[in-house]
Amino acid sequence: MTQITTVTTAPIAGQKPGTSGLRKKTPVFMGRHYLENFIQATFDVVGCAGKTFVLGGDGRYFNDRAAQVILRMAAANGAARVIVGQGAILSTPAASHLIRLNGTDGGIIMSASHNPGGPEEDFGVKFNMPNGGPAPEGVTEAIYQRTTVITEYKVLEAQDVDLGSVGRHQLGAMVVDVVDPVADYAALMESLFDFPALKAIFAGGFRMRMDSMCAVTGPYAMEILENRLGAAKGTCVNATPLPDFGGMHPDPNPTWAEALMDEMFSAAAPDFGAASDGDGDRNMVVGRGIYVSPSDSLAVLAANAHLAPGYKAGLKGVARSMPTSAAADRVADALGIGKYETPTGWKFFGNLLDAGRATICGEESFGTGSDHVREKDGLWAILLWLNILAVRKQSVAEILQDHWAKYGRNYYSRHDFEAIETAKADAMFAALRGSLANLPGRVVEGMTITAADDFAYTDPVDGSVSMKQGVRVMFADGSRIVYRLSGTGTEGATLRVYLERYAAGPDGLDLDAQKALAPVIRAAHALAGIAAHTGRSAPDVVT
Ligand code: VG1
Ligand code: CO
Repeated sequence: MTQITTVTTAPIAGQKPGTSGLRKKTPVFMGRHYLENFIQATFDVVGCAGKTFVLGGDGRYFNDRAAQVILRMAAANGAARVIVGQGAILSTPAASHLIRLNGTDGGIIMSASHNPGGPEEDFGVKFNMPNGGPAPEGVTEAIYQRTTVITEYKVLEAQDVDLGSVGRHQLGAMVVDVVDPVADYAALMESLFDFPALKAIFAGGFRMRMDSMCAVTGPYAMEILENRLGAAKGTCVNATPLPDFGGMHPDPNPTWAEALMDEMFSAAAPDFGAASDGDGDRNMVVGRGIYVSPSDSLAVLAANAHLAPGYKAGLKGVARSMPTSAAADRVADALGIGKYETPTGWKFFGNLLDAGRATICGEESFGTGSDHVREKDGLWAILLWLNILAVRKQSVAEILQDHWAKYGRNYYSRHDFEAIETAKADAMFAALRGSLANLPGRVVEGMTITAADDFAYTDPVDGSVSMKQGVRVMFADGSRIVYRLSGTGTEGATLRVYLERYAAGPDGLDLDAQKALAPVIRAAHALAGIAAHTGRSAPDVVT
């Protein structure tokens, strides 16, 4: 029996989506009416009756239960059809692709991305638009406003849908199509990259290690790298998605993907190493004995993308988030194509991609992607690197050295100070913002400040304005410091300090990044009074 029930509810404080959807501790999400309120608010804002949506998540704890609730609510709100990844699994880029491929009205992605998963860890939900990209601020703000006045939600009383095998089901009047989460995505990758060339390098003994960190890309990596491209068995490690990610912190950076880093810097290192995050939209790439910073990765991909079949016509433009280094700008200038600087978060790239102004986008936080979907895409970046390596027949180290020799090097690092008391972080930012007007002209660590501001962005396509997107301090020698508070954390505040210094070369291109940045780091502490405000003198995570 299926019957639509209208449940009386009341607003729950704090349902405000951050950089990428609503993220909270799992017990909060599992609390009474919590998920339901947010989903109903989403349907109330974007509309549900007669619509088709995609649904999937990264498989973390509560993913399966949440999927059943969302399906029952979609049915009760009159949705025509929902396309679900088998087992309620979809990587974020695969979900974005399915939304576009099927011409749907959008999708709901269940993930807290790189945050740990489990009964006491994090969960998250976000809505993506019909273009496959995360809802823009106007929509997320409307959803939030709706959560503050909600009085009821609708749910269908019904048995769970069997999501375990591919096929069509009926849930009340709604159709549920359970699809293979990997197949369409793998086909898309095959359309963009030279799979025969990649097969040839693996057949020729090229060795790789792909660490999926017990998160969602495992089955995707296995199918593409080992099954289709013939990479040696064992290339993919931690390739079974687990509800708690095996206790790992699925954030592909040198700190959390330590085992991969150790392997790549060992005597027996393979040719290429890569890792991806909880929901598969981030990537880290590592060469034998050399780490590729995400900002450099974006620049190298932009400079070489034309070597892959999907990009042989060249790029229309390159977009990067503001805290990302200017390395990609130098490539855009050399190619004579557009360059864009957006606030942090993939939602800001959507308009540029839709309007055909940018082809490749990237963030310093291990995110790169292109106009093939409307999310960043970890495996896409890894495959583009492989395609470039196959064509250029050089090592990662050689490619990086060539790049720096041509463009100069933007030394770059991000220092994170986690779980700071929110009041202390806010006080630090208030003082910092208050000091901005007096900074130009000041000399710190021998460097003269030329400008200081709080980044504001006007979208060149729709004219929308986003204020207070990060404090920037610029120096005469091209160095830069950026301060931001994270919008994805679930505990206290996380301060991110982004540090950059340009070396034109030919000398000084091979320094250790932390050493090259030492004066900028000291200046960053001095200007913001980080220790005085937060009691922290050293970061928790350095990338
Ligand atoms: C972080 C990153 C940002 C990224 C966002 C979502 O946001 O800095 O670049 O877009 O995570 O990535 P914040 O607000 O914590 O700095 V993911 O892989 O969570 O979808
Ligand atoms: Co992610």
